[in-house]
Amino acid sequence: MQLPQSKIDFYQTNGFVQIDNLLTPAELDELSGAIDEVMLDSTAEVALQTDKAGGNYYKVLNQRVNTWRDHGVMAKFSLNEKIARAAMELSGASGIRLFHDHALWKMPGDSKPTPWHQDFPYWPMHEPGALSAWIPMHDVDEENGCMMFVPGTQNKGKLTGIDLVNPQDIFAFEENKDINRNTAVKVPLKKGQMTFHNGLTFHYAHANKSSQPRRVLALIFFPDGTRFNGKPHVITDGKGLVADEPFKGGLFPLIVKK
Ligand SMILES: O=C(O)CCC(=O)C(=O)O
Repeated sequence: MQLPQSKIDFYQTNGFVQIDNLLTPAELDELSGAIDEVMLDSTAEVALQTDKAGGNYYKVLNQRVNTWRDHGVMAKFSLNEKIARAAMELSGASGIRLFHDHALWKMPGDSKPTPWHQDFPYWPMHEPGALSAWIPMHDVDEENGCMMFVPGTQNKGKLTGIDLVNPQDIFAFEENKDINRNTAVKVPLKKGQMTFHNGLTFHYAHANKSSQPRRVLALIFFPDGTRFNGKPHVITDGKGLVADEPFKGGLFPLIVKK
C-alpha cells in the first residue's frame, strides 16, 4: 500500500481527501510544461476544447478533454501508476481504468465559480465508485479557484445533474434539505498537493480573481468492471460501446490492478 490507512479512511468517510507529494517537483514541472503546450496549441485536434474564449462555459472552465491522446507527456501523467494506484486504494477497487483526463483552466478576467455539483450524473456509468484526481500546477486558494467539498455527501446517491452555466442550487433539492452548506470544507493547496474526490461528493471551485490562469489537470478514474449505461457522452459517443457491458480496451485503459 502506498497511502496511509488514515487517508483511505478519510476519503471513505468524507468523499474527498488531500494527498501530498505523490508527484515529485520534477514530475510536476514536466507536467506543467506539457499542459501549457496542449492548452496553448491552437492546432491540437484531438483534445476536445469544450468552449471557446467569450463563451459562457469558458468563463467557468477553459477545458480540453483527453489530452493524453494528443500529447505523449500528458499520457505519461494521465496513465501514471502512482496516481491510479492511489485512486485504487482510496476507492477499494480491484483495478482502475481511466475514463478521461481534462485540463481545467479557470481564466482570469470574467471568471465564474464552478457551481456546486456532483460529477457522477454526467458520466455514462451504471455503478458509482468513479473518482477524480485534481492536480494543480501551482498553489491554489480562494483567490484563484481552489475547491470546496461537503463531507459525507457521497452518500446522497446520484442526483439530477447541475447545469454548470445556469446552475440550479443543489442545496435547495428536496433530498438535500438535511445538508448544511456551512459544513463545506475549503481546500487550498500548495504546489505538489492534490485532492481526490468521489464522483458523488458535492464540490465547488471559486472564481479566479488573480491575473493568471488557474491551471489544473483532473483525471477521472473508475473501478474495473464498471458498466456503460448507454447514455450519450462526448467521450463514448460513436465508439461502438455496448450498453450494460463493462468498459474495456485501450480507450479506457486498465492502469493498475491488485
Ligand atoms: O476545477 C474546477 O473548477 C472544477 C473541477 C471539478 O468540478 C471536478 O474536477 O470535478
